[in-house]
Amino acid sequence: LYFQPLVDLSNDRVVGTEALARWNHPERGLLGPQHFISLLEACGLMDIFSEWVMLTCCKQAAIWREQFADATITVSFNLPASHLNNPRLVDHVQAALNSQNLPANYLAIEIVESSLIESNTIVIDNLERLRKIGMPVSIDDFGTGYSSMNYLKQFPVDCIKIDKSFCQGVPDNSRDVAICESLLSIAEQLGLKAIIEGVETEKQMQFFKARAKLIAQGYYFSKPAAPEICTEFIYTHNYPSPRCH
Ligand code: G
Ligand code: MN
Repeated sequence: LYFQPLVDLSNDRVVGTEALARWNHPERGLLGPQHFISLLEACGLMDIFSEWVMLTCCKQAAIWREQFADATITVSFNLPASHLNNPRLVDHVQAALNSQNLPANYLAIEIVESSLIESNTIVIDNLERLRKIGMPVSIDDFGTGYSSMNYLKQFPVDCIKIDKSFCQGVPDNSRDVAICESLLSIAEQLGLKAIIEGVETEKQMQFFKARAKLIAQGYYFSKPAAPEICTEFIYTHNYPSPRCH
């Protein structure tokens, strides 16, 4: 499991990380989930894999909780659609938290809009129960689904992650700028947190830094990295050494 930092642009501090699964293949190198999730599904290993992801996130969050006691570094993980439909989801999440003595706000769940298409009472119940135990839920890749506004209207979530495709053309492409500004405004008016994904350049970072209350993620800050490297990143960002005068 690799981790990519989420940086609060108002103070340059790391406030969380996203856990991203990688397969270190002996011949093909480091592979992203698009290369192995379908294989896990075909082998019936998806449940075991997800349990492992959840537990590994809790363990890492517990380590950072001890290392960075003055901050809450939240570890987000991507929840497959099928799990949002599982009536035992919250029990599984709670068991993983309990095993590491971890408060629920140290873990966060990311769901893609497509997992909300087949919304039913189980999905809504799960989202409400997660909120009740204090675990943040984000809509991932926001703006790329079929009914983004409708999801915001219907589902109790805490945060939207604005899809990286909208960040790409900022600040030169006026369409991308307009879409980003509008999505940020919607988040603000709904009282939701917003995370901008895919920040790759200094110019993009500066554009979003000028907007209040925004968290950013992307290669500009760091690629997804092994836990020790991510820890190093958090240290250097959150505890910059005093400058010499
Ligand atoms: O679907 P989701 O938003 O969870 O996907 C995250 C993926 O986006 C990861 O696989 C990660 O490697 C990739 N990613 C993270 N930051 C950037 C970035 O700045 N640019 C691009 N192109 N991809 C990124
Ligand atoms: Mn994600």
